[in-house]
Amino acid sequence: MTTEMLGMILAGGQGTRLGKLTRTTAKPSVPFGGRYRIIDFTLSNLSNSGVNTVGVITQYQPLELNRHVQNGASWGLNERSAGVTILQPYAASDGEKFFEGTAHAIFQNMAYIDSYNPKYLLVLSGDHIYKMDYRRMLAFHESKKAALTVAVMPVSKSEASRFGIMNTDDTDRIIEFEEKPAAPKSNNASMGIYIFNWATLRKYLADSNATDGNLEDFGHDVIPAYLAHNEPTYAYAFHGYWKDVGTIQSLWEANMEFLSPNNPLNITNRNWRIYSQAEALPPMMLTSTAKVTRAMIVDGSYVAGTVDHSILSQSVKIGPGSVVTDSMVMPNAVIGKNVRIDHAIIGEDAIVGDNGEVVGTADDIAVVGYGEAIGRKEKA
Ligand code: ADQ
Ligand code: ADP
Repeated sequence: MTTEMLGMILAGGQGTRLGKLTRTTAKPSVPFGGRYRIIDFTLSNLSNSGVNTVGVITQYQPLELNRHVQNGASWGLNERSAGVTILQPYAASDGEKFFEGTAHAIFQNMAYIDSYNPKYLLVLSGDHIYKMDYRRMLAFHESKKAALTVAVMPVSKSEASRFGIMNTDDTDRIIEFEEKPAAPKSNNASMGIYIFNWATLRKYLADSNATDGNLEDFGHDVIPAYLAHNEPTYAYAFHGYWKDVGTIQSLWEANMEFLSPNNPLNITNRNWRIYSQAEALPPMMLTSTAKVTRAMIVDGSYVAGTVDHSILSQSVKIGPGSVVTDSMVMPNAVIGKNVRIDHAIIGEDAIVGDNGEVVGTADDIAVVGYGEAIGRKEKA
């Protein structure tokens, strides 16, 4: 079997910076934008780009992710190919433990990749919100005769040190790369989206493993090794909306941007749909006391309170007298009576008892964790 370009989604990171929201679930399966989970964007991009064979490498708390993704049928990925395969971590026979870095995770799944004999390997993250046609990036990769192409975007100077930062020459060839530098030399950031010629990457990873060469991580190790060996490595400039939602702050911001009438993602484009696994739920219900403005509310929800500039995911309950503003409420959360929620993220299955308060600010978002129950906190 031969597949021209095989997709691999790295979905194993613990997402510690999402704290209480990822205690029992992997970051890619964290709810987003009401109806979706974060990984839906990447899976939809793959489907829309015609990349139909996809491995999802899991590691941390993969149960929810497994249930959500299954064989990829919800994204139309299983129609023309093997669809999605969830790759679980395993301890190899030589006693190696779970995946260490991202490159090691790919190395450990070499047998799966080889079984499709791909010319190109598209390596993606499961925790980015964006729409991208990977075919355009592949056309660039081929036109440059690159061994590796890295998608890049300008980011704000203040955020640059949480990304891989590079400098390029006037042919877009990468001449310098630093993973998460303390003092960034530019704001040209890696999006963590890579197209590799599989034969070349395979050789690097196999040689490294044979010699204890430690090519563990793409940003820290593999890109520097490619540059050191003068492999043709290019930067593909992406223009469009893209957000790494690895922190509470960025997750909240991305949800608020999603809610905007000028949503930069334009989810209504029928030619580039964002798919998700959708359960059949009863219609949402607004009672006579409900007051709803500037909101996205998904099926199964029940609202008796006030909701402004917020997202309510599937089957959320908002009791009478409660006021929810500038917030994102994840599926099945139950908000009691006379509760105040402002600048907050309420985790899946969370409960906020009557008279509770969950109040943050624009730069310090309040969080109620996944499944967490907050009691009756009376106002002082
Ligand atoms: P980060 O996203 O910080 O930076 P990393 O923590 O290595 O890099 O995670 C990349 C992706 O792989 C995440 O989706 C993570 O969940 C997943 N992952 C991590 N370890 C894994 C493992 N062992 N098994 C499976 N999945 C794993 C990267 C690049 C930067 C770039 C940013 C852009 O290293 O150069 O700027 O992405 O977001
Ligand atoms: P939309 O109106 O939905 O933003 P476009 O017609 O502009 O869609 O683009 C189609 C798809 O291609 C979108 O998903 C868009 O994000 C993606 N796209 C736009 N620019 C690029 C690019 N430089 N490389 C890859 N994909 C891109």
